[in-house]
Amino acid sequence: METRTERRTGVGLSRRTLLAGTAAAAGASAISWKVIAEQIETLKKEGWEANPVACKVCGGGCGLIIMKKTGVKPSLATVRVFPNPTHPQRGMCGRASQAAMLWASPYRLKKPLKRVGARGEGKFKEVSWDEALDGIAKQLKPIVEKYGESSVVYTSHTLSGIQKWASFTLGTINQIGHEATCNTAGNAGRILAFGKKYQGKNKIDPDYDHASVIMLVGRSINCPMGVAHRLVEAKDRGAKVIFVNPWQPDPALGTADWIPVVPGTDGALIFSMLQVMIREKLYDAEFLARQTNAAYLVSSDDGHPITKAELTGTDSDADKALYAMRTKAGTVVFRGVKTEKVTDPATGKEKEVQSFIENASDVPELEWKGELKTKAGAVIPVKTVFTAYAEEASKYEPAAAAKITGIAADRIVRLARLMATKKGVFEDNWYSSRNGNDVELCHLLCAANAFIGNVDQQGGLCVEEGSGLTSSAIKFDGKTKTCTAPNGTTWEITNTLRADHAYFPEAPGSFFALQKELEEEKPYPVKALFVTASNLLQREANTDRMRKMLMKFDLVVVQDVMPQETCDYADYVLPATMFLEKGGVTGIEFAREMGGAIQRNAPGLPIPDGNESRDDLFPLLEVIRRAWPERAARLGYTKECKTNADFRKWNKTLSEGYGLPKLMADLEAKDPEKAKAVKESLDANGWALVKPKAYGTYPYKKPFDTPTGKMEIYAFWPYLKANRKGVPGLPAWEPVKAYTLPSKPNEFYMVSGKNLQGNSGLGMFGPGSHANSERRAVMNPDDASRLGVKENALLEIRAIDTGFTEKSRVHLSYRIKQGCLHMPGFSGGTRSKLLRAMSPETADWMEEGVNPNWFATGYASPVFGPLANNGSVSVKVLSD
Ligand SMILES: Nc1nc2c(c(=O)[nH]1)N[C@H]1C(S)=C(S)[C@@H](COP(=O)(O)OP(=O)(O)OC[C@H]3O[C@@H](n4cnc5c(=O)[nH]c(N)nc54)[C@H](O)[C@@H]3O)O[C@H]1N2
Ligand SMILES: Nc1nc2c(c(=O)[nH]1)N[C@H]1C(S)=C(S)[C@@H](COP(=O)(O)OP(=O)(O)OC[C@H]3O[C@@H](n4cnc5c(=O)[nH]c(N)nc54)[C@H](O)[C@@H]3O)O[C@H]1N2
Ligand code: SF4
Ligand SMILES: [Mo]
Repeated sequence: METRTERRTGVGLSRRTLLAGTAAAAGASAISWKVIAEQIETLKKEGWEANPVACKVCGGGCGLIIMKKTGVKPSLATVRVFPNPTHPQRGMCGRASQAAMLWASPYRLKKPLKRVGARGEGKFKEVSWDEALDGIAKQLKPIVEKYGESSVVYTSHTLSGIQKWASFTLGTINQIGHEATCNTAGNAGRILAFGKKYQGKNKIDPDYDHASVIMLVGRSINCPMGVAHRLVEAKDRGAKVIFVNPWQPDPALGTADWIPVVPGTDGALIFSMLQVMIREKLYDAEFLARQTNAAYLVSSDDGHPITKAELTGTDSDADKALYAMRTKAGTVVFRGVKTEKVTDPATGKEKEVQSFIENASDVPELEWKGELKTKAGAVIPVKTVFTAYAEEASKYEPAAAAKITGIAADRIVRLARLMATKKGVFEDNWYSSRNGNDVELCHLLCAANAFIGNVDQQGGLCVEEGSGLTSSAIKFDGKTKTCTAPNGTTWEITNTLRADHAYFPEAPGSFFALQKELEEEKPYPVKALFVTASNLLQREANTDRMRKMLMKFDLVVVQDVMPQETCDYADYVLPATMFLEKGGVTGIEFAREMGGAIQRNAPGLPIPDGNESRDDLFPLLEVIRRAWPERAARLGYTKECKTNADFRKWNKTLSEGYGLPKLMADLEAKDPEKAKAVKESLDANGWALVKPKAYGTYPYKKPFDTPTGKMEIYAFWPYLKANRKGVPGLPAWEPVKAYTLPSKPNEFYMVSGKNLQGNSGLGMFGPGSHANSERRAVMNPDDASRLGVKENALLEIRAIDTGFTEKSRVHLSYRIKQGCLHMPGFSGGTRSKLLRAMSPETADWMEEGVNPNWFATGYASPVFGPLANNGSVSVKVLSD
């Protein structure tokens, strides 16, 4: 008999298969990798081919092996997906177990589409590639002629690298990514604590393999199975795992602890733990004093760092970069960083080496408050950074913090003691777009590790070295405004002010900031949009605002694999190949060994018959060639590639000398033995470890990328630049600014994040998302009985600030803290009319539930621009 899943999705997948995938993830350490390796070997003996790939069903990049039977045409019956049993980021979740089904999915986009109805109506007709590319080029050309290149904007989630090839070639700086909705606040926290070079989500990470206690504040870890796997292994070897989250994430259903915090109050909780550590002298004074700027002096008036220039009245840049510190002997000394050129004995090449300007015999005074006199006779009240922390922490004595955070005072005390005495590690966040006070929280989480003395040490918060793999890219020099193509051709970008940077000067990517450009043409107009691998209507907080923005563009082009809802707003929809159809070498982002590892992607699956999808760069360049052959010629793209295969051939010549060839050439020159081992491992396993993890480097031997070179628990950088106001040096907790707090009995905090099966990217279209995702709003049963809400009742949910109102069924569960509603991102409320036209039964289940971004205000914090995806709502029962 046909099952419900088969009938609704059109693909044969039983719930059992799905659960098997999920179980593989959950019990990762318990299953024997040997069994998987044996299965792969058995299939190989039966004539199957084993191809490695980094999974891209979500952004995690776990190592998979795609197996296909040789000699037959690949189909669902002859393709199987396994976790790569030797991989450093090992594991395969239920989402990845559907990868092949997504590849063969009947509702993939297959042909270019041209809009025929009104924008948003979702009415399209199929057109040839020629017609689509000509149509786009014809609309784009006059836009650029009238408004300039910068009026063209590109946005993506994971394919921003590909978009940069096109945006630079066209001559616009406006490739503006998804970061404000994802990891901006985490990046900002790392920038403030460690410097710009360390901002990536994977640049700084807990050493899961050795940590004793791991505290995850605002993470679900429903992401890279490699991390989930490391967490399981950590638990197996006795580490304690603690989730701080209003929602009990899936990995906290097992043996991990769950601290159900009031949303947006995490900063108060951490400061309270610091208060306990300071009061009970549990902090690592030596680490703080030597390796951070805790002993440096700041003004008691306005918080600015005290420099040598200020005290001595000099005006030299060198003295402005020397920071004042008081020694235990009572003298004031100045510290900074120097850069010297030295010859590398291995390569004979000159390189820059940084070291500290400081006298090792000066013993820093950690706790001090007083006055200093300048040479001109002025008296400045000053205190150490540590004292500033101690004063701030004193506001959060546990009983006071309990009232704010909803966590009992004695539990806060126990947590602080545990973290300090066991040398635990505070994780530093990935997705962090929550409440508008997230930048401060992410900086504070980094800083809290310094109080424990647990940075760049075994079991602590560590620096990821990277493998040295360079991605192919057009080089852009901001100073000269010059782009250089791989063939040496150069050209200038006339407008180098990125549109979002006009409002958020340090934004890693704040697409919503374009609202101003669209409405007021300030500081300049934007008119055309290319969306590659991103669903703006699920991605961005305040969906209404995003819809209005999409209506304002003169031209919108969406490249995607699936008929997602942003397609409805496109003038042209272009079908794209998915990761199982393309290859290349990439870095392994969350490698277990914490070193730099690389991944060979050779999935080996063809684009299915009848599907005309193209690799994303191909149409982007071909549009440019049709509008301006001379611009495409900058890359040597002078002749139309007629097929995807032809384009791949051309593209290979373009990127030669980048990526793996360059990495291997560098390795051969430095260490031929290593080069051989890397090649062998790539051939045998599909991945290779290039650089193993080292501890104890930063900042002992190598300064961080901060003004002081130390880890800055108090950021000095915001005081150095006039337009960075709004980012505090001390990451003090401030109540939520992004939305009005719930106050009436039927009002709730709305929190979102990922759930195990629900997924951004391809996974939201998967049968697993259908079978296992919770699409309803989740309410605590105690709140429900107080309000008379029954399981599965139909609620009217209304955003307190914007008034946006929608209906949803409700599920009752103690997994959500009282006073909060949980709505997973991406699992519900997909309103694609294009999908409805293609597959009504799929649209039926994907429309179920709500999308939290409908209710969010879209508040963004200053300077870095992260959005707040949380919000507050009121509920009313419509029917049981
Ligand atoms: N299943 C699944 N996995 C994914 C993805 C997916 O879409 N689905 N996407 C991938 C991507 S792009 C990313 S960035 C990663 C992200 O992976 P993670 O960084 O682990 O982030 P989330 O899973 O979004 O979890 C965020 C958590 O924050 C909680 N939260 C909300 N508000 C607050 C608050 O005020 N305080 C605290 N302490 N917690 C709060 C939410 O309940 C949620 O559980 O996951 C990747 N993996
Ligand atoms: N309320 C709330 N909002 C959130 C989140 C949340 O937890 N809660 N999470 C946030 C986070 S962490 C992120 S990263 C964003 C992500 O949001 P988005 O930027 O929308 O990213 P994805 O959902 O990963 O990808 C969108 C599209 O990429 C398509 N795709 C996949 N592979 C390819 C390809 O090779 N080529 C092309 N052209 N298309 C492809 C998929 O079909 C999918 O439609 O959303 C953010 N928004
Ligand atoms: S966590 Fe993400 S990357 Fe890893 S297997 Fe699952 S879907 Fe793929
Ligand atoms: Mo993300």
